[in-house]
Amino acid sequence: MKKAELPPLPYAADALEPHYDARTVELHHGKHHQAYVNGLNAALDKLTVARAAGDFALIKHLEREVAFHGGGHVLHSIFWTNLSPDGGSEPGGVLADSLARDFGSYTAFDAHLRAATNAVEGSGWGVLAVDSSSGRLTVLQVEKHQNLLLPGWVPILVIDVWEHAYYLKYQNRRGEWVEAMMQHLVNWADVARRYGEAIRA
Ligand code: MN3
Repeated sequence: MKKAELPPLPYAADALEPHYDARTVELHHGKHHQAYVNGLNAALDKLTVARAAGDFALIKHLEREVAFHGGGHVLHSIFWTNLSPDGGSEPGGVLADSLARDFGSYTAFDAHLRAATNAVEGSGWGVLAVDSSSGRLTVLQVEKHQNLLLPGWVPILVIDVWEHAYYLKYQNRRGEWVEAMMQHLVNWADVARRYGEAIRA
């Protein structure tokens, strides 16, 4: 069976400076994201062993490990491509029209996403997600990597607000990190591509 793998960064580690510092990017990708990849593979391997042995004594633990580490791997894989050295500004095209339709305006969407993201309790993510059956967009406030997700709604823009994502540069100023991402780093072409794929699926 194919193992989960760490996807390469789509840019150099220092490419997002000064808004996202190279040291944080290196640690975040090479250590934290890698740990979720390893954790997912380990949990899946242990489930394989458990099935073969017919021993499900640890089933609740292992299923939680799959959701946590697997969720971390999936969200970080989206996160890296959601960022760009040429990011920021505002989306255009169908995505812009859909944001205006479902949130009232880009400004209202931006305020909603920032408020939800800044208010994540503990470690988690602010997420723009689309219902693939209707194309409707909404904001989700994901705790850890797996709680408060909505089945069937596809994440297309994810903002990591675990402290490991921003603490070296921004310390406790989570709002400044979210501001930096929205103002300078969001790769709207990638978000638009993900939106298009989700509603065609
Ligand atoms: Mn992270």
